[in-house]
Amino acid sequence: FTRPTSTPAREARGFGRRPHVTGAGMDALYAWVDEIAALTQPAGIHWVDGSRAENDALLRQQVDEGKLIKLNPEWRPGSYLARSHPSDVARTEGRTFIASEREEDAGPTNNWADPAEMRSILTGLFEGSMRGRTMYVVPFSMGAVGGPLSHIGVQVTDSAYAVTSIGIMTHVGTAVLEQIADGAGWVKTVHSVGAPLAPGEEDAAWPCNDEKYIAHFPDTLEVWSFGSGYGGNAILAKKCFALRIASVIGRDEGWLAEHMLLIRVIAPSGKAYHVAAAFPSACGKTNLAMLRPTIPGWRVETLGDDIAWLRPGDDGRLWAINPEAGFFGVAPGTGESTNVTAVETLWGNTIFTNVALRPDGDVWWEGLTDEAPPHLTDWEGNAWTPGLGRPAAHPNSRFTVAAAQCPQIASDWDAPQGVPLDVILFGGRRATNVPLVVEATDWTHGVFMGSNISSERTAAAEGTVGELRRDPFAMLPFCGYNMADYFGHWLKIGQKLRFDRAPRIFQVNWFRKGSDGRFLWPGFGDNSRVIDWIIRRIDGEVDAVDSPIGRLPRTSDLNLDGIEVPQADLDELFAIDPTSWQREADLTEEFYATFDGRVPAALESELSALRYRLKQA
Ligand code: GTP
Ligand code: SPV
Ligand code: MN
Repeated sequence: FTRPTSTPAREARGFGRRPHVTGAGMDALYAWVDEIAALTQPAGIHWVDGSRAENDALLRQQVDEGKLIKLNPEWRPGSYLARSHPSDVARTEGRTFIASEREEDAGPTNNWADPAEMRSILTGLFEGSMRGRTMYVVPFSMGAVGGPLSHIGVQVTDSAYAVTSIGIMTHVGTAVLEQIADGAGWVKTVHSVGAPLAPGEEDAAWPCNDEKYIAHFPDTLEVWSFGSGYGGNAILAKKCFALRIASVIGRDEGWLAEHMLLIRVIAPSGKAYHVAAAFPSACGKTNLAMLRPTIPGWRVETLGDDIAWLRPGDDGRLWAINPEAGFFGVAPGTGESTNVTAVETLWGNTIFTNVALRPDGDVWWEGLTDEAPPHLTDWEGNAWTPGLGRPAAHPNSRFTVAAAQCPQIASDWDAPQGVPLDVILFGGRRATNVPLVVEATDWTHGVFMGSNISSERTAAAEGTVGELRRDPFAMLPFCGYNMADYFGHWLKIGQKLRFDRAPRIFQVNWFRKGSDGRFLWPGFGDNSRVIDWIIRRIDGEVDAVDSPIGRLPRTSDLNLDGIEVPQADLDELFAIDPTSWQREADLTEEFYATFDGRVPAALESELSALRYRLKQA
């Protein structure tokens, strides 16, 4: 960015209160902050220190400004409700860009933009975009501060809502500045809601702009986000940094940034196993992360619910950390009977966005209880009663809460070195074809499975809910570089692992439906029955049956004690129809063809082998 010549005199505008951190690395940070301030022209700069007092003051200020509603502390202490603008309710994938120097580095699955052109568009948009607002400078760490797998960044933003959310979702504070002062590298992220205020102009409850840009510069490790205040568009540490930018860093440094939950499963024997699972947005990660097994003797400890960074260790195992510090979870469908752990996590200190408000000052959403309360205020602030034919909470309404508040959080969830993985799961939302669970024959076959994940669209991003789309590794909206190269990178990571210590790969599908449209599998806590089979399988205690698409359980080997799943449903859950699967293979071929020969040969061979096995079937 070209620096405007008329940099305002900082002292005159109260810009002087810099943090008391000294060190050579701070100069570059100060220079960058000055540059962004000169461009965006905020009324003042606030260096965020991450303290409790500061957080409380920011929350109070948002209540005073009508941006947050304080919930009744009797029901929900320390908790708030935000209502977004009705046009700003989810990630906007159509406005998300990878501005790599070379178009082929973004690949056919991303919106590519020429970096110079994108910079010139953004310079125009950001010029004066923070007028009348405070510019917050938020230093954050993804992963424990100073950890060997951790990375740091700074977000400047004109949204106090974003600041309080980042405070929950990441490690914010002066300790990060000390790292910067010591010369550690950091990622630059810039965010503006794009709604400058003229003197005396009244602010909106949720300022945003119809024009939106979520732009990533992988070559210079920068993110620029304009116009949206919602979730992954505004908490830039999350999808923008920890997935899109981090996937590029991982490609260059030999590790993986993944859209995965992370859990520790403890068997009745006391033996612990670590499982990571990639499911697309709103397809069950938070729920599995907080699993309460319905089979006696099993326990699950939560390590992470959305993002995992995976790195081969010297021991030939694949080590994983959760780089986040909180959960930004889907509210609808979260209730006592589905995810009691989440319900308990949300007892207080939570920011809710776009859920419904009860007359008693508590919150509600579809699925929290079986029956809706008779009178509510819906997510848009209108009176609501059951039977109106529209939901009270937005389908992508969310909660933001600290991980430490989860009653089954692992005591070492934030351990800098992470945990060694035993199992990787890939999944999606598939009403047909994909069985409840299927085992990959080896790493390459597992990567092939991951590259083939497709899933019905959900409300987590714009688009038609229910429409089937390819979402390889659940990373379609989050891979910061060419997806075919990413497949190759997965294969390379496999080569760095000891073959007998690499995590075993399985595909799961909790969402298969019968011809009557009902889910065939009870899901939620009963997913522990699938995990139980997987663990017995990797321990060599149970056989599997070869099928054209991988190894299936014998249904009699599933522990179904205490639940009723009719044999006909079980058979349907594992039915493999060769004709439909040939069609899946056709779609894979079409998809691979979009990469102009860049898909690794090993995956093309897997596709031929699948076709061959299907013909034999
Ligand atoms: P993001 O935060 O968008 O990445 O979503 P997520 O993958 O964490 O999804 P989440 O666990 O929040 O689940 C999304 C929706 O799927 C919720 O409405 C859940 O109730 C529902 N869901 C989760 N697990 C199951 C399951 O096992 N069976 C069924 N039928 N629904 C499930
Ligand atoms: C997702 O869409 O996968 C999310 C929500 O986890 S957001 O942070 O908005 O991307
Ligand atoms: Mn997600």
